[in-house]
Amino acid sequence: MLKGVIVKNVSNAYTVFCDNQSYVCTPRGRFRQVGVTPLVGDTCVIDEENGYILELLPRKNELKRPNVSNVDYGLIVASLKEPDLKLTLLDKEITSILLAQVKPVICFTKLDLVSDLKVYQSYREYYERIGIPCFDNQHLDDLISFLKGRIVVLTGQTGAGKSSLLNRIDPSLNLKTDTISQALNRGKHTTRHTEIYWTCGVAFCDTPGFSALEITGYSKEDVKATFKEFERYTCKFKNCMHLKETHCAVKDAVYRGEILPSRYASYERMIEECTK
Ligand SMILES: Nc1nc2c(ncn2[C@@H]2O[C@H](COP(=O)(O)OP(=O)(O)O)[C@@H](O)[C@H]2O)c(=O)[nH]1
Ligand SMILES: [Mg+2]
Ligand SMILES: [Zn+2]
Repeated sequence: MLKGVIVKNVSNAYTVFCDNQSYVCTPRGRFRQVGVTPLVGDTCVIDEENGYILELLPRKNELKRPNVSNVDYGLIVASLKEPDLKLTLLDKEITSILLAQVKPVICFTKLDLVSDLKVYQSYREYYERIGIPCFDNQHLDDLISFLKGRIVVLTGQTGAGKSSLLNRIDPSLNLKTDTISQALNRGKHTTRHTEIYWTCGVAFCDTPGFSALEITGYSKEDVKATFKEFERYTCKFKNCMHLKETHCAVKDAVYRGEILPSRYASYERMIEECTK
């Protein structure tokens, strides 16, 4: 028996890294009866002779989309074009990462496809101001020094440039990338599995990405707490949800231009979608 970390998952085959060696295993343990599926990032105990995962150790955190565990940062890869930057999706990714007790970081890509970067700059400054570190794929040294020693999962729309980003950081990874399909202006899902790559002192987890994101199982209060920039405003009602209430300091701040209108719109939408 050995203890290790799951670094790759292709359908039901899990690669487990233990003591500098990898073993391909299938799940066999009791955890299966309680409906727990092993995830990339999980620490586990394996039977290396027979290639079985016997036991999963408790998780520090679990991100649903992409479904990985025990990561320090969720690196949101957001392209300015092809596919176009969608602030509602970006905000949803941020909220979903924060709800999983993971720290969000943004890396913008495809700056070269936009002639005027002023609007982008103003968005980027806003996210930085509310405490989310922002980078771009033209200054990768800054990103790498920030992430050094951490476990990082790349998330973001298919075609945003996640695999390309890793290839730029380390060309020897030689990950498959593809031109985004023009017809749909949506990525083609080139990355089909989840895998951790160690390079430049960072454990990067590449994932297939997604085109839609649902936030389920959290309360309106939980979602509200992920909009930390709203907390500095004092509304008339202590439990103000910043929706239909009168004398709402958050809505006033949106009118004054202190809160990005798209942030507020994302908030309204996510609160509306809350089922719990
Ligand atoms: N012009 C431009 N294209 C990029 C950039 N980053 C990635 N791409 C292209 O975007 C496409 C999708 O990239 P890929 O890494 O497969 O995206 P993923 O689905 O997020 O892994 C590929 O054709 C890349 O060459 C960038 O910064 N600028
Ligand atoms: Mg990819
Ligand atoms: Zn309010």
